[in-house]
Amino acid sequence: MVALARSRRAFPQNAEISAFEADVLAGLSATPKRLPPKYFYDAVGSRLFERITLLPEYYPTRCEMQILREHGADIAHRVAEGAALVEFGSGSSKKARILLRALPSLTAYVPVDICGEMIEQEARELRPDFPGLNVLPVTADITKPFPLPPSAQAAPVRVGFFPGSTIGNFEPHEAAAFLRNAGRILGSGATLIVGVDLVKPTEVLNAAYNDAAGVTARFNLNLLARINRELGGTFNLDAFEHHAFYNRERHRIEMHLASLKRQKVKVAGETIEFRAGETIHTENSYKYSVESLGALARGASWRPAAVWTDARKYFSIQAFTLMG
Ligand code: AVI
Repeated sequence: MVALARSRRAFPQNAEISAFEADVLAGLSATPKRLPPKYFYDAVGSRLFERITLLPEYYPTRCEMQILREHGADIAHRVAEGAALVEFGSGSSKKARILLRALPSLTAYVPVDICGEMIEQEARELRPDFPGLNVLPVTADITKPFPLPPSAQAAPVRVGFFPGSTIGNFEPHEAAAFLRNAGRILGSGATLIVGVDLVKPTEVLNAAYNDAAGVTARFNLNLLARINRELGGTFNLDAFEHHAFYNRERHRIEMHLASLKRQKVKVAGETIEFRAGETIHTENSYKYSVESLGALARGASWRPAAVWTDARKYFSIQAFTLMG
């Protein structure tokens, strides 16, 4: 997916390596140090993320699947006859499958992801299960403008689907920019269905990002391992520690990698110095209320239309209609 791409490619191409190198060197030279979360998702990181979704503490994926199963028919009522369903950052299409079963009259399903190989493969697996459905994968960065296939453009209306609370990994201004871009791509009359994690007791949030089995810690530390693998980095993974905590003021989980000692690390020929306790900020995962996401969406020309949640109100699926 996109800027937050879950790329399963084992061998990145040269352009990707140089963007990676430039972003890593810029982030590690900044104060405070940071690394973009989109780089979590190499082949190893994507596998670790799949494991995170199965952890007992990590409730979002289970809650969202449950909402889709319980309210799929109701959600499908928001999708007009003959619509084209456009999934932003589709990854494995696992969640879309539940919706597709409830939507027999779609013109097309358009999974969009930056990892072309992955969505082409998913499309091949989807077609035999949905024989009448036109599956039209598009390789694109969902944070930028991109054209839809002609048959999706010709459909009477387009419906966007953005599950997984990936919107929470954007900074709020980036989330607003994403929503505006989605509105331009989907066009007039569009509906957007977004899966978003909700604010909840701090203990539940902290546990979800500090699992007992240490998978999230490995996912976070894999960023340093990836720098070692691809940029000739010399990070000693035992000299850094996973830190994740809920920042109540900013309504977000923050993930950091903390240096356990004063140390120097080489990356792409540059020397990076760390103080003991200094951290690299690797991810924010914003938690919204129905109202706060509604306000953000309104500011980006989307009118709140419906909300579905699980019984504990841990997670939500929210529908919006494009204004004007
Ligand atoms: C992909 N994204 C919605 C996950 C999240 O919860 O923010 C990424 C993640 N980071 C640590 N655990 C899961």
